[in-house]
Amino acid sequence: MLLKGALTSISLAIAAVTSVIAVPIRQNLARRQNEGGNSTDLTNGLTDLVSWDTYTVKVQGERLFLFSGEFHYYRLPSPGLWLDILQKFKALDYNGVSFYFFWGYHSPKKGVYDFEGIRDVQKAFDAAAEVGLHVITRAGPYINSELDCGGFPSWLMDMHSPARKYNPENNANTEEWLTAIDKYMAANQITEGGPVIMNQLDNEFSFNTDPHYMEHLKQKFLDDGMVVPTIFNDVGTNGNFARGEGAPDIYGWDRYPAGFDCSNPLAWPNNRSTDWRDYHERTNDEQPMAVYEFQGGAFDPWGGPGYPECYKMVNEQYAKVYYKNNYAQGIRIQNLYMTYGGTSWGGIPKPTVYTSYDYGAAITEPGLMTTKAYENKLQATFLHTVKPFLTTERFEPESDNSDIILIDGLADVNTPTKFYVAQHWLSKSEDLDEFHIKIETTDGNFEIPRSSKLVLNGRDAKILTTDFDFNSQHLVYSTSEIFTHQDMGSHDVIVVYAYEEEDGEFAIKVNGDDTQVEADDSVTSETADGILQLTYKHPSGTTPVYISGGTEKDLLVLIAGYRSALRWWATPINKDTRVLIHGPYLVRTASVSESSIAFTGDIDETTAIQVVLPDDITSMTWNGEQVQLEQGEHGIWTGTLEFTEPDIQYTDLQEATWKYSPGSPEADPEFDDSEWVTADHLSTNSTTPHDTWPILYADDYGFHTGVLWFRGTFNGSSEITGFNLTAHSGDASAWVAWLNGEYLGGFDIENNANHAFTDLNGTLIDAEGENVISLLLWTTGHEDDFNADDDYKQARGFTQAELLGVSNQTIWSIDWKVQGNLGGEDLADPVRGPYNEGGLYGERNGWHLPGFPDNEWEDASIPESNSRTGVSWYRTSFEVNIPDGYDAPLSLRYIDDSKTRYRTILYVNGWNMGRYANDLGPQTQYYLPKGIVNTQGENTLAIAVIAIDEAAQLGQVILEPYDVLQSAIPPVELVESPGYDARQQ
Ligand code: IPT
Repeated sequence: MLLKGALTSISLAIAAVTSVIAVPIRQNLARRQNEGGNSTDLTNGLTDLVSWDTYTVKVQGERLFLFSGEFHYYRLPSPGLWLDILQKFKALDYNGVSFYFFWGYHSPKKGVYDFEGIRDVQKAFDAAAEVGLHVITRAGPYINSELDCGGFPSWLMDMHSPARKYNPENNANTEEWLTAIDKYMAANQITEGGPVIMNQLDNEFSFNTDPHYMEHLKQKFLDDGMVVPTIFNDVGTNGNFARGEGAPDIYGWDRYPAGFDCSNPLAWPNNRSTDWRDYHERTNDEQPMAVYEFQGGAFDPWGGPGYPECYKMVNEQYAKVYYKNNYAQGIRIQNLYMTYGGTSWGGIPKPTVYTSYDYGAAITEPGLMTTKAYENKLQATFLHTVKPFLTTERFEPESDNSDIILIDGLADVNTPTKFYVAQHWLSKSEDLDEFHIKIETTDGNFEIPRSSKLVLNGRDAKILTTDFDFNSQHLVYSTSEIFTHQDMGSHDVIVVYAYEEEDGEFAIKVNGDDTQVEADDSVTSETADGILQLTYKHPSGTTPVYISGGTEKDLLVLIAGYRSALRWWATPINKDTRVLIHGPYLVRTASVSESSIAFTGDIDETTAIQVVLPDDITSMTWNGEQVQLEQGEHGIWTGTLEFTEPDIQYTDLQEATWKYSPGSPEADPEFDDSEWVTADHLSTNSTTPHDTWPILYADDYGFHTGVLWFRGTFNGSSEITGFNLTAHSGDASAWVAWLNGEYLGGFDIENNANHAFTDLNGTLIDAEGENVISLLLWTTGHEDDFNADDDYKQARGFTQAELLGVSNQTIWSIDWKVQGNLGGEDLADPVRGPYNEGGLYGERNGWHLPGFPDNEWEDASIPESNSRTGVSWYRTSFEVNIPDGYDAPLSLRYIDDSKTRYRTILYVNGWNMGRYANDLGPQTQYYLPKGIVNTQGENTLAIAVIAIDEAAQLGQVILEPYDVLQSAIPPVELVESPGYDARQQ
């Protein structure tokens, strides 16, 4: 399909640099144990609030696995929802979030910066601080991220010197941005009481590198008061900036093992990394092993298979296999790119990708949970609560079936606890394979399982724990995986899980022979040599087992089947205590006052719950409502969260009154373009070669986004037979040509960048008079700068425009004018910003805005029954009523065919919420975030339809919620949406 250019260059580049140097494995275990398990704490000398050693980062002295997810405030243009999404991160037990900051989003023009409204980054820091997430700041200046110019502002295309290099011009521009953004980042560092703990230098700067540039960034951050450790994400394990000039405090790398082609989602490549620990020991052994971007989904191109397929490729099984492999390798800082992808609204994406940036991520574009989200929670909670995992060294365990199943041994250097990470050697294997492991524990040496089966069923990976002291208990081993454990006062509790029907063994140390085990028939127990072994099959739900008499405190073992385990939440009520609740779709927060616990969260149906609480808590509320709890056996409370159907209302757009206006007067030869910019440049700063003059590259004239218009006037003669045009723009771009008001053709750039319009003399060309060529170019953003070679400067416009049949053609044979968004870099609409609107006549005249007087327009109905040429605008208003206490994320969906090609821009309350290409797809559904859309009132909808073929008809459009949740979604303020009147001033 489309797009391949950009992607291939990425994968080739990676292939070229990922050569593995084989060195013998160094056995650190003995050495570290000799050192007493304590490797030295390091800091950058600027703050000791964030320190590190070979294992992990420590925040205020506390060792932690940094389980972080990527979130982009600019992909959710409704700041009120940032808290909603970050609460979801926290609920999934992430303890970190990584923010890219997008230079171009804040800077429409050199010297102009905006941090107001949807650009108020302080609100993103506040949301992270409120929920208690550590923040990784990544301000570039280059960030990639499938963004227009890879995050650079469009005005940087004017820069003569290369970007991402040490030179006076680039240094000055870089400093301009960093001065602006560092103010916010510095003020929100942990040293100032804020959430920021790490700061990244540039992004994957791994090709055409320049250490002086990196050193300059470091110095600039320092000058601006950034004292938290610096980090850098190498494109792979390639050693870029690991040491020496430009190196950060904590070096790390990125990895996307499944790649970005979602069209064959279940055909995983077998490319699990196995050399990371060796690489780390060679490269930066004194720092924790960090993967600053690990694949959490994938982007999808225009014409691609769509995000449900990307989710399938990077699903919960992928999360099990690949993330656990990371931990086995030694990763203790992991940022999942993306955890919430969001929306590349307006003109923010680069050409490859379309509006939705759902990414198949753990949290979907409208903020919904997925199985992968719950899987990530299972892992994160384990990593936060089974502490010996944080300080391990590798050893080689003995196991059978080792040709098929790889087992990495990880031994804690501080305690006897050992972990065994089991996975198929062939990551994509779908086989059911059995295995045994020889374990050495302080309680003796065993081969586990002892009396049942231990399997990997297809794309699964397991972390098995042995010799582990938790609360007042001592685990000998478990062939089920641990979710978490907790001291509840009178008793301890541990939650373990595996796929339903798989066998499990759970063995703990007991004293004497009077241990009591209460369980149903599915569990057998046996005590020998002071070890109590439970043997069971994992149930479809959760089976409680209560052990008393043999241990210091009683122990509740909750044995869960996988599906059931996904719905267990271990929600913290303070630093050391978590409460357990099973059932809800989402548990956001829990807090205790006296003997009552207050939960907030979301449900999608009436939900039976089980709750395990400290002894002194005896009642519960859910979103402020008392819940009737029954005290069941073994300290497990049960109750029901009732789902009450809301009365949700929204306009049926098929019944709505629509208004219509034609919108391409520029095609008319009589159109007055005297105010347009004259295209008269004879040279360009772009990297795109041109064949004719003058330069017809819109960026050179200050127009950077959306639809562009070019009008060329020439005097006719009998010689002229036609003209030849070549457009240059990104993937999925299209162009339409008119001569003297007559439609000549519409072309997609992929197949027809060039077109010669011939044999027009004697027909359309007026040989005696003036002739006007009108060209509409639908652009899809600028290229990025992945390779640091200034590719972002590729032009948008025409490389060639010449008359045919003319013997003495000069560069002035055609007089050209160019038009783009109103005001160019001096935005007509600074609130919505530089990527909202392009150069359509209707955009320039505010037809997309609330309050535009469309009463003179024709009445219309959608689906459109007339064929329309050129640009057509449709306007209507719609009402929504989603009652408080519910979340029903809304979308607009197109239902039509692609018999004739057209593109649309969707404006909701003046916000460009999506570009649609009926001929390319795959996106037909567009997310309208609460705050942009008024969910308790009236909204303005405008759709601009650009016919590529001569005639197009807009199909059906409908409003549709993605789901309905009874929800504790925080209040969301309406985003300021200036109307038509404001624009007139
Ligand atoms: C990595 C980039 O750092 C990130 O910004 C984003 O573009 C991501 O890819 C893909 O979504 S680069 C990696 C593919 C080598």
